[in-house]
Amino acid sequence: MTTYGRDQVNGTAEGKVNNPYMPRYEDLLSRVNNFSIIESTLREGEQFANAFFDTAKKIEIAKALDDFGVEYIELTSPAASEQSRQDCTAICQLGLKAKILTHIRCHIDDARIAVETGVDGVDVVIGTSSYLREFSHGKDMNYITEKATEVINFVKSKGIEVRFSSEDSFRSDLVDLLSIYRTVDKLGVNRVGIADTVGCANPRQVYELVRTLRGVVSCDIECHFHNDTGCAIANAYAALEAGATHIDTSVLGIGERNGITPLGGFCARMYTADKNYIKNKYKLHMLRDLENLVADAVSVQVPFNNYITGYCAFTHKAGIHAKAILNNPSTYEILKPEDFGMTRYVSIGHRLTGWNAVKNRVEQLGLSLTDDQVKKVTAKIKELADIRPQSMEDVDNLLRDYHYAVTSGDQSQVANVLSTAIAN
Ligand code: HCA
Ligand code: CU
Repeated sequence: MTTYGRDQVNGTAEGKVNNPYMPRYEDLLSRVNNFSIIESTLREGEQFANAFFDTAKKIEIAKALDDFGVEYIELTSPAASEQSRQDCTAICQLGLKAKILTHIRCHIDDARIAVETGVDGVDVVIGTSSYLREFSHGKDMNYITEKATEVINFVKSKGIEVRFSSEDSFRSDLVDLLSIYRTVDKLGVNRVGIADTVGCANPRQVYELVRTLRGVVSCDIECHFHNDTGCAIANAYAALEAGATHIDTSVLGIGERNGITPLGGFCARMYTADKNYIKNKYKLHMLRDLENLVADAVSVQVPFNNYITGYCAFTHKAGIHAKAILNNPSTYEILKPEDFGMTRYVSIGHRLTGWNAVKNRVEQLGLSLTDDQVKKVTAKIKELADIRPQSMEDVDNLLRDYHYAVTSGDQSQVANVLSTAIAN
């Protein structure tokens, strides 16, 4: 029986106060602060509707991902086209720190082409769900096991990494799934992969499947989550809690349909579990440039509500929030913007504003007003913002005019600012 004594409690007392999301008790399975990213923008991301990366763009993205610090970069199968083959070879020759993987169907011909490119490893995939067995490749589990054995033995004989994954794992028969994973583990694969190909899984199901698998195989466990129902980041986290070791991501989550676990959102999630682990491993301040690079390459905008880099990700608006944020940013921020090279913004030109936030702006502008005066001018801002939102410039002009009037000592001028502003 497990008992949780004081010595089994994670972290210092201070750490726990600051980070309520840290696991409270020692969890022997958890890998939330010991995992690798398999970055698949150049494989899964190529399956995004708008994606077309020429060689130069692929190299630029691969270098940026490498600089960011991902452990693995996964590339489209060289069997897909002649250009894909050449690009794969070219990226292998860049001498990046990240290991280069390519992703192939469970077929010996694809495996032969893949190992020739100079990759550090091959990710092999085959559909095991009844849907795919019936409507896609039409093969049974014996055939799958036979093919997997052939391909794995071949890749291993070349002395590079091999991973075996079952497409559509969550709609596959559990007995079939565990049996094939046990077989490939015995063959000596580096990793087995679980893929939520249709984005149907929820975190609890993920936790259970990964935990079960953890008890069956001794190799590493990679997980790949589609985001059709908005669970891709939560599922990745649950997988790590259950002992998964590798997570697939893509920049902005681009991929088939609405994509997979986004690199930025995943980093945000993992930051809350162990900030220092993530900060030491990845150059988090590069996320914005990386996302802009990929957004540009596939002709999309970074979403307004994107994790970390969305334009309002660190904007505080309501008066109560703004006041607390100005006293201590941790009150309403779980991510520190400066850790990601971002800045906090307190929005004040609206009807929900409060005098504390306005006072802060007055100070930033180097003006000097009493609290009473700030309250009066705040009332004016609210009055104006009831008619239309006020830009920062509108608010700054009003604050300067008001300051000029009060320092002149001319009461009619003060009254004038507070009344005529509304006419503008
Ligand atoms: C697909 C394949 C895949 C493979 C994932 C993996 C998926 O594009 O359909 O190799 O683990 O989502 O199943 O991306
Ligand atoms: Cu996928």
